[in-house]
Amino acid sequence: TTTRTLPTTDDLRARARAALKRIGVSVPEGTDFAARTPITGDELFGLAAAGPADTEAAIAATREAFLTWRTTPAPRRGELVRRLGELLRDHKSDLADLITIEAGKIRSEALGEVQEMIDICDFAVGLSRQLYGRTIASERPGHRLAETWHPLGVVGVISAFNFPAAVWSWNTAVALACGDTVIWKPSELTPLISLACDRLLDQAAEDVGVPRDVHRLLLGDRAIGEQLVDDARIALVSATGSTRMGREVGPRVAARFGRSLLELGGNNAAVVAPSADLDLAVQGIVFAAAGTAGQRCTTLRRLIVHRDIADTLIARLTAAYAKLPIGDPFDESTLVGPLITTKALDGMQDALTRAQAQGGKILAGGGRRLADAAPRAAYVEPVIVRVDEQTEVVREETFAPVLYVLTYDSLAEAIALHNDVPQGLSSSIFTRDQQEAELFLSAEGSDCGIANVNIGTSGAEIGGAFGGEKETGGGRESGSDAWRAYMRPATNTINYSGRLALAQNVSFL
Ligand code: UN1
Repeated sequence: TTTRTLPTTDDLRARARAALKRIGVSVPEGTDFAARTPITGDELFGLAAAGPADTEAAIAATREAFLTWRTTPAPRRGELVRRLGELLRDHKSDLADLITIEAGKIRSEALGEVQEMIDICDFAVGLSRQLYGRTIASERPGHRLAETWHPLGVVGVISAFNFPAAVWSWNTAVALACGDTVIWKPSELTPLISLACDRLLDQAAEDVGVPRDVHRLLLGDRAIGEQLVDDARIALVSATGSTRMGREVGPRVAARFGRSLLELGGNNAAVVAPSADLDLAVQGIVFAAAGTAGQRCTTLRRLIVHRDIADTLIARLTAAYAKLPIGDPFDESTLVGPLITTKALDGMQDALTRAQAQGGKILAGGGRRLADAAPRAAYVEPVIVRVDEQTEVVREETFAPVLYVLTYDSLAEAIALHNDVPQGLSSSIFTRDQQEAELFLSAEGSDCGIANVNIGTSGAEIGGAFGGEKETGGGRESGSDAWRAYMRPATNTINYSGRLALAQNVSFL
């Protein structure tokens, strides 16, 4: 099913302007690049980009601001993040509008992304009173060992179009609580939501009396990112995007001994065991594979199904796929909005051509929708492809709703298939067998940073650490103790004995 008509670009432009106005953004209009919407594929308005001098000024200003921010007590720093969370609540609907207009997310998912920002602000406020270090038993009498966590410096955040606001908030809320200052270089595809977030943080800083230079936004192309990557004043580069991008960023930051936190590609799989509750599995799989039009880094891309239930499960999935409402993401009945660009559509079609050449058979979907109504937009039917083995294309991340289905006979075989891809972000198993579930979660089970039972691969809560292994880059963001990446630990030895004693029984003098 296709939802009826699309809004016009004029409607969307007016809606974006109204949301920006209510948030208080003054749009830096210009001719360097354009804000656009994947709903029609058209441009909304021209924008000015930051140049090398702007980037230099932002680095200098945030570095300067860091020198006082690091000495501001952490619970006071938390007040800034609390105010940001309040403003995000006040503007939830407008922020969701901008996310839908620029990233094409359906209303419920766009609101969910703003909720995720509110949640991480709450988390970071609590964290601002919990930046705990340890005390350690010293081997020497009259000595104490302690570990102290200090602010790190300026954090450069490079984010992607698909979570244009939440990923910024994970990094920024936690970094600010940790005493760092932040420079944000968002995707060129989502400048408006970035301006809105930046404006609200500015407002929060003004409201609580914090210098505005604790954060800066830089709109523009990859040259800005490169300048951040190469500048020694950027203590941590937190970058979300493709593995290709991470391969460039990681070594360049390492070459100057900077730190990087990489959130790169996923090729997430779910194992469906014979004991699985299939009603629950079908719902979980369809959301994880087709939701967000397959454009989450946690999207389910591979299904590894036990041979005995494969036909039944595939029949249920193809029936569900046939009914997915595709179209205008503002229409409350739509479940699948547009792909971000027609280039993404080309990438999907190329993957399908290669999958078929490599022996795959399309079982559902794959067609383009609304091509007449919106030739510059990219609406597609989420697709299911049956494959006999993990060929080259199956081992790649195609950022579109393509689900490859494989079968297995033994759980050991399923886990081997599961782990036999270069990426390691998210994973899940659908089973009612506790032994199988525990094995999947164990050291010899899933090799991913996220491993779930009876829930899909996407849609993680902020309370856990988010990130993955292998070509996913190894970084952890968001909850748990991911904050440690944003601080530097110092080990302190304190001698209160009045005598000098050397460790390891060394004698000298
Ligand atoms: C991403 O796709 O870059 O777990 C982040 C999820 C979301 C975050 C996804 N909470 O799907």
